[in-house]
Amino acid sequence: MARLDSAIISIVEVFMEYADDEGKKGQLNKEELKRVLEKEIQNPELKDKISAGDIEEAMELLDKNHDGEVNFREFCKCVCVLAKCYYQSKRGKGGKKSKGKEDQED
Ligand SMILES: [Ca+2]
Ligand SMILES: [Ca+2]
Repeated sequence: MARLDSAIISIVEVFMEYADDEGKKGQLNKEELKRVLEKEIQNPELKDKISAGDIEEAMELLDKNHDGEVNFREFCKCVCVLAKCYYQSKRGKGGKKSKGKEDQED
């Protein structure tokens, strides 16, 4: 399978697997979100960004429409934020907090 194919399929499969586990289908409640973050994110830099350790904060961050659950759209946003984060750390930007340099874009 091509790499982007498998990345996209993974995102959808992970979401469906956890979101359909309990409560509403197609929505991640706090417990489900916690499990996703705990099990499906192992890279320390990414864990640092959205952590299951502070699930209240993670939920606050992701639940854009404030219905107490994370839907697929909100989940995609989360993946996108993490991807950007990883990209920036690869390019040597933003990975570590460097005060004052945050506004420098090229
Ligand atoms: Ca659910
Ligand atoms: Ca929501």
